[in-house]
Amino acid sequence: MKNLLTNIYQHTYLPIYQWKINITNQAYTVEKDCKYGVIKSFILALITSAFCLLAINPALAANLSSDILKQTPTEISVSLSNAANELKFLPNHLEFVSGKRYKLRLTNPSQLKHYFTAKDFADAIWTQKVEAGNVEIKGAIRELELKPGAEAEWVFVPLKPGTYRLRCTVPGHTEAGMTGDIKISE
Ligand SMILES: [Cu+2]
Repeated sequence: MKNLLTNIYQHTYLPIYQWKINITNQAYTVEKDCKYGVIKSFILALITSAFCLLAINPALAANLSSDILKQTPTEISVSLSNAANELKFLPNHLEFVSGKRYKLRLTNPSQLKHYFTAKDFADAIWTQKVEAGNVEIKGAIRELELKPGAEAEWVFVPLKPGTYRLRCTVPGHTEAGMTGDIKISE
């Protein structure tokens, strides 16, 4: 009985425990690397949080004609807070048209980190890539963390019409009004 419990512990609990340690170490690495540059830390945070990085729906991707990907993207800029550290997205209402190609430029001119979190919206678009610094990330992205001074460009094609919620998930920021909505029309 004791051996059985030991086995269960070693084969079940230990790996979970180690996994937690790994995640913690990874988070620590991210924090540590922040000192070396805003862009680098942004990328690491992105990779850390993007668990479904390669979860592109192949059917959706296949349905996008190469013509769409040749379209010059419409550029839209959103600022996460401002130099006065106001807890808001500027603008806080975004509109896209389904089937068109967009480049969403995100900047954080504040002294605090912020998240661009719009999970239902992220599920309603096809992400071509996210670019920050010299790194290009392909695949499904659901949430972006921008450190102070960071910039990122999200290139995507909206697919599913609807109105989606945008918020910053830093504790207290949503409650303080750092929210918005994103509309995809047909
Ligand atoms: Cu925020």
